Amino acid sequence: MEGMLEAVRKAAVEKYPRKVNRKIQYGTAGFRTREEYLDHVLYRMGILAAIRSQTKKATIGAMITASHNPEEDNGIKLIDPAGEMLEATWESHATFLANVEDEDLASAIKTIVSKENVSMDVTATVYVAMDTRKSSQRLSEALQCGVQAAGGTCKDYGLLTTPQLHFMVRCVNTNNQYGTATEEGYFQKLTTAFCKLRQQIAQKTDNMYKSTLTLDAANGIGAPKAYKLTSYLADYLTIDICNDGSSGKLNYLCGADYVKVQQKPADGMTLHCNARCASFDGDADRIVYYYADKDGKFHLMDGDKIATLVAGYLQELLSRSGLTLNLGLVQTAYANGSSTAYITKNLKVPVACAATGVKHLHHRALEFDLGVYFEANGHGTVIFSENASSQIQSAAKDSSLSEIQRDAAAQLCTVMDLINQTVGDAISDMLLVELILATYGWEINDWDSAYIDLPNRQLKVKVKDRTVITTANAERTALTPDGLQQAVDSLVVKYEHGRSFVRPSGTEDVVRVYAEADTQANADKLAQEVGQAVYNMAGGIGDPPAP
Ligand code: NG1
Ligand code: ZN
Repeated sequence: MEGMLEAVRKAAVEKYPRKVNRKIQYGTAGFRTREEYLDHVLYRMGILAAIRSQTKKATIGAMITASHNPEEDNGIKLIDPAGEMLEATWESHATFLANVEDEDLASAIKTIVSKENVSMDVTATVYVAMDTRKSSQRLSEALQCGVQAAGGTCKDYGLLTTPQLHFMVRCVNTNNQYGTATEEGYFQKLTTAFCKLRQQIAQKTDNMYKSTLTLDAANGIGAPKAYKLTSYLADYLTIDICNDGSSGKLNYLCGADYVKVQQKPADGMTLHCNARCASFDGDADRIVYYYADKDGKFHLMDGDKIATLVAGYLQELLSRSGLTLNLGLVQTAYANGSSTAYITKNLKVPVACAATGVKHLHHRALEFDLGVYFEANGHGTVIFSENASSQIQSAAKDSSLSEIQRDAAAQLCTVMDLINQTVGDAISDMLLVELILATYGWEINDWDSAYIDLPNRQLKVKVKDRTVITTANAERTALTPDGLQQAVDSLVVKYEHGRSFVRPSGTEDVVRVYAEADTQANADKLAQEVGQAVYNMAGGIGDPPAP
């Protein structure tokens, strides 16, 4: 231990000193900030990943990315053994370790080691990958230096999407039961399932589905991976890849976040009537679809629309199979009210609401046999409990069931392989959406017609200290400051279909306001009024929210 601490201290001082005294926090999406502030943080996260690996006696993942943030930013997310996000108590260890002075690093490590009962005799293994940012290679070297200083070994995958690395970690920790921990293994698992299911679809003459898709890859890692993907898809899907990084800038005027927030197509995408377009984000863990109708009007198919499509499809397969497994959908407060009403009333699938951040949705989804979860911004997946997975597998082979039941169970089995259950995955979600549309023989406007989104508006309000706002009820009720929730309530009742809530952002220094109502003008007005209430009651700074 002492030898390791000396090696750690030496590399810290000589190669990765903490040059600036700025506090950094492991938030909902790991560490994320300007790349020039991150070298010492990455080095220290290498150390932490090694200790985490020794604690869990398993391989840990470390993904270098800042997702949809601009090229100038970067960041890191650690991945736990089952391919899930890092456990919350270790998020505090990460924040602690990233912020101590260089001379306190050794004692900080000792504190964590003794708190967590780390087995120092276990050799740590850390799987490392990065997105396409210019700073990623340098930061990956810092991270690997940290792992090695702590006595661990790294496997460097180079360029991967975030969900690909989550997949690799799950594979290796299940002795490759979940899949093979290589990029080839990843593509093989997903696309074999996709092609098998596509092949089974009877080609009806009135099938309106067209197997072409235009993809905006956000000038990020999604582009080279989507090119690779196409070689596995036979004729079942043709992808025309735009914003592939050959000239444009990462996430600039493109990508899933831009499309969702701006409610317009990414630059470089030409929309043809009813032709499907999709956008990935910078690390390819989010996807949104969109199209233009015959009048050229833009329609966004966000995470809510994807979730309802997926939940409806799974419910149909479940009911055909006769299996009595409970299917549920998890959303956040940002889910459009129309989607929640549609799922509850039309699909009759139970809906749960979780706090913002995929780890909250993921945990809530684990309570269902089949848990579908999506954030409105397009991050989501489906998880199958062990019980569900084994019941589905047995039913697919059960000769006492009818052929219809067995076929439905066999299809569900293959669908499980198509889905990256570790985390939201733009590639896997895209294949799932394409499969469902092809199964139903739908054009994108058929999918869109399930329900009409309520007009909505999001605003940001700058306040002196956003922690004065605390919330409950999955962030839908403001507990403090006193009187704010009453103020919101009294504004909401003035509007038909009015709904609004406020919460401090977990990734930006702002308070977010969400409002929806019967018309866009009313949604805008309600958001502005609620924003003004936040500004007045929670210490607004700068300009008040504009109408
Ligand atoms: P914050 O900044 O806490 O609202 C944002 C997104 C989340 C999630 C995280 C992590 C919205 C309203 N919020 O969180 O959904 O994706 O970033 O990337 O889109
Ligand atoms: Zn992302």
